[in-house]
Formats: sequence, C-alpha cells, structure tokens
Amino acid sequence: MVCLTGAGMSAESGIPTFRGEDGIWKNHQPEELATPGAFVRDPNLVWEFYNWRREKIAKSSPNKGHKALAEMEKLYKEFYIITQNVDGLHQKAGSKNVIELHGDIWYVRCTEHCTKETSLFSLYDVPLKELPPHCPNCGALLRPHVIWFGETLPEAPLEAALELSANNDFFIVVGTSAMVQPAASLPRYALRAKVHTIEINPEPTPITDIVNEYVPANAGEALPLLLKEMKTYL
Ligand code: BV8
Repeated sequence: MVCLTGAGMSAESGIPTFRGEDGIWKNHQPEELATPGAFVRDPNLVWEFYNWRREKIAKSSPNKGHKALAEMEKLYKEFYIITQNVDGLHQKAGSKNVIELHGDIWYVRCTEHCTKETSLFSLYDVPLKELPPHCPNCGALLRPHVIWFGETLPEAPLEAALELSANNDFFIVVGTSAMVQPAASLPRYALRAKVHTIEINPEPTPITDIVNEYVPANAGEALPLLLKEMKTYL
C-alpha cells in the first residue's frame, strides 16, 4: 500500500497549508517565497518565512491521521508514505517508510558547498540564532534543504515514488490540492496502472473525478476509520 500526502495532512496539527487562506504569510504566497529567485533577491525574507514555519512545526505534533498511517505500516508487509511535506511529522508519528519528495525543513546546507560536512546538516534551533544563518565553516549563507519551485526533485526519491505509485494494491491520496508537479502526477500513474485509488480531502481537487473513491473528509477523521476497517479484514 502507498499513501501520498500533502500539506492538508498536517493542517490538523496546526500547520498552515500552502493554498488555504491560512497559508498566507505576511501577505506573501509560499510560491513567491519558496523559490531560488526569492532567496537571491531577499534571503532574509525567505529565512524569516522558514523561521516562522520551523517555529510552527516545532510547536506541532502528529495528528490522528499521522498516527493512523503509522499504525497501518505495522499492519501491512509493505506500506509506504510518499510525502510532499517537509515537516517530519510522519516520522515523528512512528512511520519508517517515508519518502520525502520536497526535502526536510530541519536540514540546511552551505550555499558555497564548502565542505562535505556542511553540504547537508541538521539545524534544530528555534528560533534561529541568526537571521539569515551562515555556514559555520566558511561564513556563506545557509539555505533550507527543501526543493523550491523551479528546482528539480532529487532523482532517487522521485524514482522510488514513481515505481511505488504504479506497483501497489491500494493508493491513498491525502491532503493535497494535486496541483504541484511532479507529485501531482503520481495518482495518475497509479490509475493508469489500474491501482485502486482513493482520495481523502474535505475539498474536491483536479483528481477527484478520476479516482476510484473520493472521501470528503479531514485526514484526522477518515484515516482512523480506514485503519479500523482494515483491522477487521486482517
Ligand atoms: C519541477 C517544499 C522541474 C518547499 C514544495 C513554471 C516554472 C517553474 C516550474 C513550474 C512552472 N510551472 C509549473 C512548474 C512546476 C512546479 C509546479 O508544479 N508549480 C505549480 C504551483 C503549478 N513544480 C516545481 O517547480 C517542482 N520542480 O517541476 O522541476 C522544472 C524545473 C524548472 C522549470 C520547470 C520544471 C518543485 C515543486 C516542489 C516545490 N516545493 N515544498 C517548502 O515546503 O517550503 S511544494 C509545496 O506545495 C509543499 O510541499 C506542499 O505540500 C506542496 C503541494 O501543495 P499541497 O501539499 O497540495 O498543499 P496545498 O496547500 O496546495 O493543498 C492542501 C490540500 O489539503 C487542499 O486540497 C485542502 O483541501 C486539503 N486539506 C486541508 N485541510 C485538510 C486537508 N486534507 C485533509 N485533511 C485536512 N484536515
């Protein structure tokens, strides 16, 4: 089984989604801030945005939906989560098989790639001690280890996600507006491979009409019910 999750998965943990009305930060859309161009133009503004999100995430905890998915992983021989989220809440809930398509907000890297150690390291300071943060080795700017709009996804996670989406028995899509590529194509891969696909989202999306089942509900409501149902079959 494979579950693709988006920002809506963490909405009930109090983390604003990207396109919901609560996703606006100081009158900026995330798409304007999560780009290499924005970082070159105003690294301070972009780091203020990430500092704000890091603080939100640090205060949040996995919701009933994250926990239900972690339970499902224990029930099935093969259960994978493919997430667009960078908040790490699936892992915090106990999920082990998690593919992070868009990176991890708790990791940073030196923009000058000055040494192997600074090419990728964790930085958990909340709030950040300096804004914007600089490389401890060479003093260059650090950047968040996330995939910005306009940046290509890392090959290995994307390859794995494509392979899994077309080769599984049951594909669950939760909390994504199914607009951001290439993640948004994964449900279509599954459907083309005749994989039974269900979508859990309180609002319809561009894939709602093509999935096998659409469940108009929040992740925190629907996933525990799905887990309960699964347990009656196993
Ligand atoms: C790429 C990390 C090749 C950062 C993110 C023009 C120029 C350049 C690129 C493009 C272009 N046009 C299109 C593109 C491609 C672009 C793209 O798809 N743009 C979109 C906006 C049209 N994609 C890219 O750039 C990708 N790279 O294509 O490289 C390339 C390179 C150059 C040029 C061309 C191509 C990289 C995309 C990755 C961007 N980084 N995140 C960070 O997090 O800071 S994406 C970001 O959006 C988040 O990861 C987020 O998860 C993701 C997708 O959004 P959703 O998860 O779906 O969240 P959203 O808010 O949209 O929806 C929430 C949903 O939850 C809603 O449906 C809501 O109803 C639902 N919901 C709410 N509450 C609940 C709920 N569901 C369940 N329960 C609830 N309680």
